[in-house]
Amino acid sequence: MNEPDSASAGDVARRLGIAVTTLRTWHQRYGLGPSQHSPGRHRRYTEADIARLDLMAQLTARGLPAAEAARTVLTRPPVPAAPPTAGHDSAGHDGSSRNGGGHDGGGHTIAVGPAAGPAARGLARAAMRLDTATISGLITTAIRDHGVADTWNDLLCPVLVGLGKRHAATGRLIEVEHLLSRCVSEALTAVPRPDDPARQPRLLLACAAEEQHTLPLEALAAALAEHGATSRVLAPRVPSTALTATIHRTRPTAVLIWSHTQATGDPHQLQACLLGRHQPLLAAAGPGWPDLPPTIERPADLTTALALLRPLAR
Ligand code: B12
Repeated sequence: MNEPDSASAGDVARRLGIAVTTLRTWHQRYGLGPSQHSPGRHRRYTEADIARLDLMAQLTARGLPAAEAARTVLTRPPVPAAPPTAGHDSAGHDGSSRNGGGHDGGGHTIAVGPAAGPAARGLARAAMRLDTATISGLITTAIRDHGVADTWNDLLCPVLVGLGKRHAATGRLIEVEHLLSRCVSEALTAVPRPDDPARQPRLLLACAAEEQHTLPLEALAAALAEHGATSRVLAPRVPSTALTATIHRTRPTAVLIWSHTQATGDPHQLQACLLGRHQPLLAAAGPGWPDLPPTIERPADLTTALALLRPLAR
C-alpha cells in the first residue's frame, strides 16, 4: 500500500506545475528524488521531498541555474510543502526547456517566442503555477534592473501575448490571465511617482469606453514616472462624456486613449476630445483603432509613446 501522504511523480508534477521529465532530470542529476520506498513498487515522494522540489521550481523560475538551485535546496533544512496549485507546465526547469515550452494549440505551457529570454520563460512557468510570489519577484526585479520600458517590451509583452494565444486556442487559463494581470498592475503601480504636490499632471491617459485592457496604460504611466513625468490615468472603461469632461476640467497638454479591440475603438470618442476650446495633442494607441486622420498621433509601442509624451509633461 502507498503511504497516505506520499505521491507519484505524476502527482508531484501536476501539483508543482512542472514536467515529469524535469522531475526525472532533477532526480538523476541532483539527487532530488523520491525518498520513500516500498518493496516492489515505484518510489513515492513524501511531503518533505515535494517541499524541496517546490523550492527548486521557484529558484529556477527566478533564473538561478539548476545546478546552483539544487545546491541551495540540498543545503537547506526541510520545510513544509506549499499547498497544491492548479498549474501545469511541461517545460524543463533544468534549462533544457524548448523555446519557452509548449505550443499554441496544446501542451500545458505558455509559448513566449524564440526571442524571449530566460526571465520570460521563468515568468511564464510561474504564471502557469499561479505562483504569485515568484511572478511578482520576477517583475519587480526586472523593473529595478532594466527599467519599466524594457521590462514591458522584453518580459511582460511576450508572456501576455503567449498567454492570450493559449487562451484563444483552448478557452482556458482565465485564472492565469487574471493573476498575472494583477501582479503586473501591482508591480507597475509600485514604481515611485514624482513627488511634487504643487504640480498637477499635464498628461491624461485613458481607456476607451468599455475598454478593460489597462496594462499598456499602466506601463506607460510607470515608464513616464521613471522619467520624472506625472500623468493622470483613467482606466478601465471611460465613457466619452467622462473623458471630455476631464479634458475640460484638467486642460492636459496631451491625451492618449487606449483601445485594444475593434469593439472599443470607436473614433467618435476621439473627435469628441477635440470639440472644446482646449486642444490637447491627441494620441490613439493600441490595436483597436481603425484608420484615423493624420492629425491624431498613433504611437506604435511604449517607447514611441514615451518619446511623444515626455516633452509635454511640463
Ligand atoms: C490580460 C488580458 C486581459 C485582461 C486585462 C487586464 C488588464 N488589467 O489589462 C482581462 C481579463 C480583463 C481581459 C478581458 C478581455 N479580453 Co483580453 N487579453 C489580455 C491579454 C492576455 C494581454 C493584454 C495586454 O496587456 N497586452 C499588451 C500587449 C502585450 O499587447 P500587444 O497586442 O502585443 O501590443 C501590441 C501593440 O499594442 C503595441 N503595444 C504594446 N504595448 C504598448 C504600450 C503602448 C503605450 C503603446 C502605445 C503600444 C503598445 O505593441 C504590440 C505589438 O504591436 C491579451 C493578449 C494580447 N495579445 O494582448 C488578451 C486579448 C487582448 N483579450 C482579448 C479578448 C477577446 C478579451 C475579452 C473580450 C474576453 C471576454 N470574452 O470577456 C475581454 C475584453 C473586455 C473589454 N471590453 O475590454 C483578445 C482580443 C482579440 C481581438 N483582437 O479582438 C486578446 C488578443 C486575446 C486573444 N488572443 O484572444 N483581457
